[in-house]
Amino acid sequence: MAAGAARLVGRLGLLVGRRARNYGRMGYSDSAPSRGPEYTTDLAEATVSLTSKQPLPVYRVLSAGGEMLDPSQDPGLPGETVVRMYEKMVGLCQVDQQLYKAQRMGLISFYMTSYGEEATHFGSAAALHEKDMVYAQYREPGVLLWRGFSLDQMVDQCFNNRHDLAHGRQMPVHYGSPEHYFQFISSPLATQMPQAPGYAHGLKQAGSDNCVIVYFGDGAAQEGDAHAAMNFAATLKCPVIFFCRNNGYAISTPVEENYKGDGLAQRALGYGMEGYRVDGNDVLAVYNVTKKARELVVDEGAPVLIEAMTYRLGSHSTSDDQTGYQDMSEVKDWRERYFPRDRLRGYLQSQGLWDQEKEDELVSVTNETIRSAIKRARAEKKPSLEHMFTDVYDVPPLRLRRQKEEVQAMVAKYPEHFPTASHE
Ligand SMILES: Cc1ncc(C[n+]2csc(CCOP(=O)(O)OP(=O)(O)O)c2C)c(N)n1
Repeated sequence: MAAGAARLVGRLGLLVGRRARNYGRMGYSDSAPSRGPEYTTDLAEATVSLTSKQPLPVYRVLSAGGEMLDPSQDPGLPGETVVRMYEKMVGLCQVDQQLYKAQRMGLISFYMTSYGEEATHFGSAAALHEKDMVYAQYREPGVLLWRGFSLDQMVDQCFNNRHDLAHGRQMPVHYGSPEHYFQFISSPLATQMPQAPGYAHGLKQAGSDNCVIVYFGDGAAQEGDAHAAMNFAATLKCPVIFFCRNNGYAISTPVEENYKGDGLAQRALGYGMEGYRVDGNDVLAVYNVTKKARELVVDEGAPVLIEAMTYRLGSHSTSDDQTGYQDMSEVKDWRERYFPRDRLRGYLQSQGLWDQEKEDELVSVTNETIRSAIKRARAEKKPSLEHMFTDVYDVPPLRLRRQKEEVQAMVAKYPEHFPTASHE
């Protein structure tokens, strides 16, 4: 008992000592602070002024037409890598068109396009290592495509057939692939944000050379979880890249109503991280910034924040109608002047790496691949009912086993209401 009390007093003493030291470090003790801010009697010096900092400029490499603006910023990628970026970008644009139509025809329940934001996917994915873990929001399927996830796999997931890696338990576009180091998408906004530093912390503990990237939108950035994620990552020095796609809207809420201040990049300072603002429609600029961020994250073992400025050209999802709140002349302007696909094509053409013949061939082969993928995916069986109960627990608890028996009995009793022939 006495020994326990002594331990407690000792612990309290330790805590009080720590507290006193921390206050001292912050400059709140009576003696002069050994480390930390200086005192001042000039209030202006101690003011964070809204007018003292200009908006952070946006880093770019290519002009809107695709010319290299400053040769010193050329990432020097092999031509075949840039061509691959373009081919994958075309694949994403085409699959977006066809799956959007498939939803309109009632073939799938839901869809979200990435129109206009493709460069954020391919520029960042190309700068990562293949085993860097990805935590995505939902509008980043190009990262998966870059890693080798096929258009067929995308279509299978959206049709929720037996080849869907989530076994039909997710909405369309909620991809995931362990093989491609891509965590499954979660619908509730910002779920992935605190998970990412957690995983990154684990990587660091294990002495891994890999890092984590977490994608999120300007809307998700306003969730409480975004703050928790960035603060944990900064204080625990987790090797994670926070990649914000600032596309101007969170469904119908424009950024002007979403936050005050100069966007997201400058928040990095508040968390004690490096931050960058990049033109999210310029694939080479996104590549350069992500490469630089990855070096910092891995070498310093600390997080970095990237804000990619882009624009959502389509509706938020098939459950939304952008014409109700977006200025369609602005959409047209972004489409005509800054479409990442056209911009990259302009660059490739200027380098003699692309021409109309290659374009026609690529579009026709890609469209055919997607058309036959849709035809095949429609005819495939649905996943087994069994999967409703798998993949959460290693050993399912009793209540889950009981629920499973109940469902099986119900399905067997009313086959006319629960047709299972179309299931695996
Ligand atoms: C916790 C939570 N609140 C609200 C929603 C509904 N919701 C889905 S997407 C979205 C907007 C997200 O905007 P942003 O993060 O900017 O991404 P974007 O869709 O623009 O790519 C909202 C509010 C949700 N999924 N989860």
